[in-house]
Amino acid sequence: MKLYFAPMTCSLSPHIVLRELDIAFELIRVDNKTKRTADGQDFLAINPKGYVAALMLDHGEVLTEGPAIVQYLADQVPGNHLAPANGTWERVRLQEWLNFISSEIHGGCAPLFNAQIPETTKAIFKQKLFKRLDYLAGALEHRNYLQGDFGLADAYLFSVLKWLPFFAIGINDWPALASYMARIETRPSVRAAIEAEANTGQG
Ligand SMILES: N[C@@H](CCC(=O)N[C@@H](CS)C(=O)NCC(=O)O)C(=O)O
Repeated sequence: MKLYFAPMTCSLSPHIVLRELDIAFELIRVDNKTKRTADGQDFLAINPKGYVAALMLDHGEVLTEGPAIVQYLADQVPGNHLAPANGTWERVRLQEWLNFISSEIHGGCAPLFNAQIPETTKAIFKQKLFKRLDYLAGALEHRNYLQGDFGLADAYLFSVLKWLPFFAIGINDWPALASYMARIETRPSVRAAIEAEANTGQG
């Protein structure tokens, strides 16, 4: 399979998951400005939505949307350590986390990337994001990971919390989040994914 990615974006989440699960894959960089891939293709022909992550399966179908991609990947490896089995209560809890991260954190950060939004308006979005970070810090106060052990939700949350410095938001204001990030950063899969993204060029 092929993972279409752009460095320092939400595609880091499925990238970490692929490495955690030891699934063979090809990493293909996308230039999000030109919508060209490093192997010379029109990315819009691969994912008409025009954004990463996109996962091309060996039979040619393309799966998009981070929460769907990571669950698909985990389900390819029976008994994997990243996701509770389908149909269980814990799996529903995982989906609750993935939705929260997608809409409240990932979606909450999106306007902060927009250069056309004035800083005064961004301050309003930041206040809302701070409430969500407060909630997360509370959830992680007495546990290392969102569902006990490292899992899909942590790969996703780590990937989007890495953006906070771009918005001059100091993670150290939430010590539980700072130690959570430091803990995940040491995982071999995470280090390998970050290094591979830095070294996989535009072709
Ligand atoms: N709903 C999508 C959003 C994906 C997304 O926001 N991708 C960003 C990077 S984090 C992107 O590629 N943006 C480029 C663009 O929209 O042109 C998902 O959850 O996978």
